[in-house]
Amino acid sequence: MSTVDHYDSIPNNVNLHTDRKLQRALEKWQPNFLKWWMTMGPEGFQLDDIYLRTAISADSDGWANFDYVRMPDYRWGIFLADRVEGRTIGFGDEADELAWQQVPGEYRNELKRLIVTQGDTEPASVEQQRLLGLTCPSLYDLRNLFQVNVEEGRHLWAMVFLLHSYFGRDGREEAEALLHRNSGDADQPRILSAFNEPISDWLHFYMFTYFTDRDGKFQLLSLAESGFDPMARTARFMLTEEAHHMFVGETGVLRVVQRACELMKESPNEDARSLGGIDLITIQKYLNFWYTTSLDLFGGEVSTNAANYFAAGLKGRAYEQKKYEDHVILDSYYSVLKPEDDKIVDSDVPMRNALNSILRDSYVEDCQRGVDKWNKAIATAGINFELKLPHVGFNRTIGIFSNSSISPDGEVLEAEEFARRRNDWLPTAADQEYVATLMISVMERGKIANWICPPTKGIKGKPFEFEYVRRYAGESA
Ligand code: BYC
Ligand code: FE
Ligand code: FE
Repeated sequence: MSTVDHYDSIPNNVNLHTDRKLQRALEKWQPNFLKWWMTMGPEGFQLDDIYLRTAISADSDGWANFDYVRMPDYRWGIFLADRVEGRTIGFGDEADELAWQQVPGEYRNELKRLIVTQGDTEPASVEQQRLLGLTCPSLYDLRNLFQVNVEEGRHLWAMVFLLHSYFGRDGREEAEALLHRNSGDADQPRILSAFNEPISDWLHFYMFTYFTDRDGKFQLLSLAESGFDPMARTARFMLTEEAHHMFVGETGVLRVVQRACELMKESPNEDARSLGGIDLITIQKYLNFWYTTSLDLFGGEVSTNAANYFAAGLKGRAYEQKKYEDHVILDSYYSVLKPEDDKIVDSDVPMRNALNSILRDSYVEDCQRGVDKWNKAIATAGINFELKLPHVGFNRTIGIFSNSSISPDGEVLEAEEFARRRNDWLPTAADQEYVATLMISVMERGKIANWICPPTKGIKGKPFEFEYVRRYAGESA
């Protein structure tokens, strides 16, 4: 088991103190990170004590420590899953050779690009969510928001560690740039489109953590297979934190759905909005938006980039080692949907070119599980309504469907018809204005906003009524 150094200014299990140069570079980046956190991170709660878990080691049963902490004092650390001696490259043209402990020169640019793209999403999500605390539905939810935020901050640290350790001067420059691009910025936006979309209310937040953090899960699963061993080890550790983010999303949406059902039953014409809830149709529209925006994050369905990453052993399939026998896949094909005239047809694509589709299809399957749970709650309430994942071609801006107009049911439409019906399928300005009127801060212990049910249990065995956030009593800063 690797030992953890908590006394370093940067907690880590990578023996940072033995590499003075790297340590100095990271210590130079640290104040810039904190400056970014104070200006672009959560607005308004930086002096409060938050009941948070902090990663303190990388072993499977002891890594999470729960305590009150002020966010700027959070111990953002560098943790990699333990090294497996003799690990080999698991797939691609160099399968079975020893995994790389250093960056192979011929793949340097590709690898750096993957790390920068991954790293860029982490601070982006914190920026997207920075105002949500001001309208939290409960202290429990407020704490969960901040838990997600500090961990995305830690994921940024993980990628910056890789850039500083393995990519020299241009790695350090990329690490700086990660703090300078900003979500939604007109001149220097974040790299991937989903991370420039506003998360202006809590329904957006729950959908984002359900659907978009789940893209993170699948991207990390494929990077966890990487032949570049430090990348694989950082990804494996990040995955342990990711589960909670998706839990926040899944249970968050569930609680909004449950409340919608309760209010529908109280209302004479099953109108959740008339009693201050979020109606199921609006929930479906938000789902449509974040699901399809997250599908774009898998890249094109047919991709030579993906084929190259696989050939090079940089990015595999999710569960490459556990789930597959053929790790070379030179003679296999994969069936990919594509639009053709007024139909959607199957086409066989050489498997290496279809890797983004393969990863995306496992994502779709994973997404469905939560939707099933939400539908079960609706059925249990005795309401006749079903939430659905729309067709993978709907509302796409990347890939094979990006120039087509596909309805949520998978019909190929004329662009005009799509434009005419768009408001039935995606959140309108009016929908979001309505949801915004419900977003009122509830910060009393044990209380919750009207539009959402309380959770069935709290965090770490604590009740819902627990004081998850202790307000700072002094002068505000
Ligand atoms: N937006 O070959 P293609 C997370 C570009 S989320 C803008 O089809 P490829 C998190 C692409 O760069 C996980 N541009 O795709 C979640 C390429 O440009 P060039 C984040 C896009 O390269 C919540 C061109 O289009 N991690 O961690 O196979 C909270 C053709 O690309 C987009 C990763 O994504 C897009 N959506 O795949 C916090 C892993 N898609 O070469 C955190 C690292 C494609 O023509 N990234 N393009 O200039 C990757 O693996 C790949 O870069 C992608 C794209 C999967 C994103
Ligand atoms: Fe993350
Ligand atoms: Fe996450």
